[in-house]
Amino acid sequence: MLTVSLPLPDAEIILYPSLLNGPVSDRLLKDLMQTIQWQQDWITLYGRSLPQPRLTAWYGDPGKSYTYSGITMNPHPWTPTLLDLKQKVDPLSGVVFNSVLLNLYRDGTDSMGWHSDDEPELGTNPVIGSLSLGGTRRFMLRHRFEKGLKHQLELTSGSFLLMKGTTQHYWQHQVPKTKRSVLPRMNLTFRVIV
Ligand SMILES: O=C(O)CCC(=O)C(=O)O
Ligand SMILES: [Mn+2]
Repeated sequence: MLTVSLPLPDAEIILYPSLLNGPVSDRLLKDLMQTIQWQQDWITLYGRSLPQPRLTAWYGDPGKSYTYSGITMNPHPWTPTLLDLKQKVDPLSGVVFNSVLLNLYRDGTDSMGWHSDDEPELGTNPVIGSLSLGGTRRFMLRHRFEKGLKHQLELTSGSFLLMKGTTQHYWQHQVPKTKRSVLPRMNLTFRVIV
């Protein structure tokens, strides 16, 4: 399996550009679009309530809840498809994931702002496994302390991005909005809630 290690300081990021082939990715996208319980969350920004610019869903082992941006998500139980995927990505990641956050970017106006996956329930040096399906979107990285340090890549359907080591302590990432016309994109970030 082809892998690419990103040459970034204070980070350990490995890309599997084609973990899944085109037909498998397409089939999964259709399956997950129908079977996942997608929800629209609202966030409070500067005292105003706004819809989050994407749909999300949280699945995992019982009791592994997750709080971010003031939202607490209780996991839905694993579906057969999600368990299949977990069994595929666990061995590549060197951990046993116990949860997955799914994001659905319906079009180019859906996005995710700059952040690190550094919530306390992820522990120190979390391993995050990120599978992308559907439309290609740009994934941007910037160093938190060395201002000029940045990197970007296009996450295509079937790719798997593994972030580990000190990545979340030193780097932030985002998926910006785009004016290009893009197909819907789904991203699954597998996580270990400590
Ligand atoms: O959609 C992506 O590629 C990134 C998702 C992400 O950063 C997250 O769920 O924390
Ligand atoms: Mn993230």
